[in-house]
Amino acid sequence: MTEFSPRYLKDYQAPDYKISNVNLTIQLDDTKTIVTNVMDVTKASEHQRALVLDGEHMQLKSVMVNDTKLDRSQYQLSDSTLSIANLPEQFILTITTEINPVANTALEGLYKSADVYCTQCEAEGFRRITYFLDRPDVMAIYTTKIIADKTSFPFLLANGNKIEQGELANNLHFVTWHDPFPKPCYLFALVAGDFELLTDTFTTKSGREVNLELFVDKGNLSRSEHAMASLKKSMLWDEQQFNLEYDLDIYMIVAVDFFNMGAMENKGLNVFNSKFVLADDLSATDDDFFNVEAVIAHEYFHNWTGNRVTCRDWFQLSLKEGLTVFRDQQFSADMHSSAVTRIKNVKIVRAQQFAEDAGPMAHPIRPEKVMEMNNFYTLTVYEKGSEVIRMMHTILGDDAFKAGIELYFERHDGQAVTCDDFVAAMSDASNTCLSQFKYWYSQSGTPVLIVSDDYHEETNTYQLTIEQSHPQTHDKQEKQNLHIPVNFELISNDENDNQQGLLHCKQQKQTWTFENVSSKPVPALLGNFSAPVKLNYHYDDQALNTLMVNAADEFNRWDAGQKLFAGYIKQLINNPELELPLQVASALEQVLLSNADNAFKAEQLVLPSFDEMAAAIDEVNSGALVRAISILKRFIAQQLQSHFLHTYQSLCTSEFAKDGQAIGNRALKNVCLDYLALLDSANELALNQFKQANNMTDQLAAIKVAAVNDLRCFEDVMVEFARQWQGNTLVMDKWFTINALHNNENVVQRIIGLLEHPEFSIDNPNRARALIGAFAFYNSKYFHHQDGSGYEFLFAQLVKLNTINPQVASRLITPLIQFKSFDKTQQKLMKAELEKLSRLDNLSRDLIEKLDAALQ
Ligand code: B3K
Ligand code: ZN
Repeated sequence: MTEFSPRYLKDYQAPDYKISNVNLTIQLDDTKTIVTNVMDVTKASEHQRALVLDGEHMQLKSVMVNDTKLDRSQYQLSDSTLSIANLPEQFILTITTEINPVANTALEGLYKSADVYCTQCEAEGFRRITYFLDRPDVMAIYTTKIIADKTSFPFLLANGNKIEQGELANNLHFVTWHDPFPKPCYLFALVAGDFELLTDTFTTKSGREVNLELFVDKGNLSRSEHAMASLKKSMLWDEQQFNLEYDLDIYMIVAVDFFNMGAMENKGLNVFNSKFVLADDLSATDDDFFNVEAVIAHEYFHNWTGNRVTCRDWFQLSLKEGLTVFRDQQFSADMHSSAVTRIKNVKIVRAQQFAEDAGPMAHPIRPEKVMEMNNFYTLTVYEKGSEVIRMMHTILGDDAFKAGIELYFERHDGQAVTCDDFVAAMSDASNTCLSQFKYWYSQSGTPVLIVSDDYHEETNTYQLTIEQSHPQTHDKQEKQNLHIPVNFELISNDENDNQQGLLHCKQQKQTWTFENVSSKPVPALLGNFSAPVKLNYHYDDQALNTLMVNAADEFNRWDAGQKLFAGYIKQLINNPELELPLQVASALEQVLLSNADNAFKAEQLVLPSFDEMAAAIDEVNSGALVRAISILKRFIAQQLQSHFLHTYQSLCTSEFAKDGQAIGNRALKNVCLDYLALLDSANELALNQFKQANNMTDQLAAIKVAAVNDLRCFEDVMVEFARQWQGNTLVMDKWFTINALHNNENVVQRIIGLLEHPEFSIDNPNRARALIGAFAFYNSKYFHHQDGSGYEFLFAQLVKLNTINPQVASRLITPLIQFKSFDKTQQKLMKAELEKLSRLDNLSRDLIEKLDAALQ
């Protein structure tokens, strides 16, 4: 393998030079874009060190210091740096580079997405546009002049406000933008293209009018309204909740089809994956609508948490990401059912973040060692990062937490800071010691709480003992005891005896004694998932039933059901013949008959997923796990058939609506369908629903059950679906995904065939993820098939993606590197593919880092 060396948090040093102003002129061209970068540079202190600028994948045309052009002997050039020595205290540095946007399939830096030029600079893409100190603690004021052909690129956009525009010879035109807020270069953006434009305005609470502009491909205007409405909701929410107002006169969002992740919060000019902008009633599911709103909110919230206050270095990524995810989760919870929103968050943490912690890439939310920064936009930094912010919110309470946020902005507006600075503001504003809590930032791994209890009838006291255990992680880190907030409820026979509150677990083992408890209560712990930990306490079925019905916290009611199912799935893994007790089904019968809202009922009825289970057990035999889940599901389906059918039918309405109740109704209806699809009438039900559907949620649910149950109608509905939606990129992504989920032994052949489909292109990350990713992540049965064909297929795709788009390759390798969760036979097969990959000689840094960790 090629040698790349990691960087360490402990080696951080402030920059030697400051760049205060950046004046860019960018003349766009498909293969020869010319970038002239004029910078005001000063030494940060008195020293004689050279200026070492980052730069990759471009041609250096010229370097000028003040008015003198440097000759080749006056600077040094390597693959990734430009060094200039003997510089004065203060000078103007002019650098001209040439870049090739069309050749840029990595989609980092300046590239072309179909007919649109766009940029992606976070984390280290700006160094592919010009030579620069590409690090977030170098903040400058940017002026950007873009020049391009007027006919093909009528819209030329960059950060800040438009200050000049005009015509040039040869059908060219230019626009100049100025962003008055100093920013790190990762927030720089440029877009050029021809769009349809949706405009609106928002008046901030201090009375300033902000122009809102949403740019989409021609023909997509009618699908951009939900995104605009979401933006306005986000702006209002941030004012109401955190007193944070937008600061520029214009806020632009551009949707592009080729994008490595969800979206990017560039100052004043967000660039979005079109998947998180475009939505209409016919082509988008309820989940799509939810996600568009959440991602729009997330990027908007970054304007304060990320842009106004940014990260000192990339090890601090969770400073902005954990906090912003927490903010978008709170926003979504306020816009929708808060319990259901919370359940969705928790499932991701338990299924995917816990798996990351158990795998070779385990890292703290503030990593200490990084080879390729793009590898650290992880579930740990984002989702666990958000859980850490949430725990502070739980420990401090809403008022003190908000006071902490206020103090954080008062102290650090306009600065590039660390996670320590954030915690210090929280601690100072609330007068709370968070020194033990801070280990959450430096410690990897998922803690386990081992709980035992004792009831003393003679004294009416109840004792609860919680022990922290910290399983070893791949990084071999030494563990500390953490400050873990544990919400608890004690559910007694007599409702009046119920108690609830918050326990602060700080010691290795701690006991709490509760008085006046007249009978042995059932403890419900970690209400609302108050900490990202695993819980180890033996509940019997009766206790779980009690919690499902009587816990005050909705999350606890849901979680008790999940525990009940997980218990049986575990038993079924070892004993598929196990006779399941009727009360498993009757617990769900109660759910169906309860008067909870339908969205919540739907969550209660869904069994733990393959990933959630896999993260909770050691050395999984995937075949046995898939079978166990399906036995339990079939049992429930059979026992409750008439209830499911009745509920299903009662929810089949012809009217389409999009309010919370209608969404909940569809969710519950489709969960019923999912169970009914295991029984006799499956084919007819699915086919019928497919034909009748007047919205994407129902249509997709129908073809999905046809795929995952390999129903007779499967091929027909797939043909019909493709006929109906060809040309609609986002819906065709769904079609590719459904193909990948087919529960059929020929699925790998099917997918290989689809790689040649005229609408498939591995260069498009959404497409690659829709087909290849969906198979590897979600078709657990065939991806993990014991003949190894699933692993081999992924290997072959990773070989291609490694050169085309290393970031996408690095995402899709995830299910392979987590081989330690599986039994020895599977581990061997998975490792063999990883070893083959590691022998490639052109491996990207992204894959090398993961392969090194996995094969270590
Ligand atoms: N900050 C970007 C992610 C950039 C990822 C770079 N590989 C989107 C977000 O979290 O809002
Ligand atoms: Zn973010």
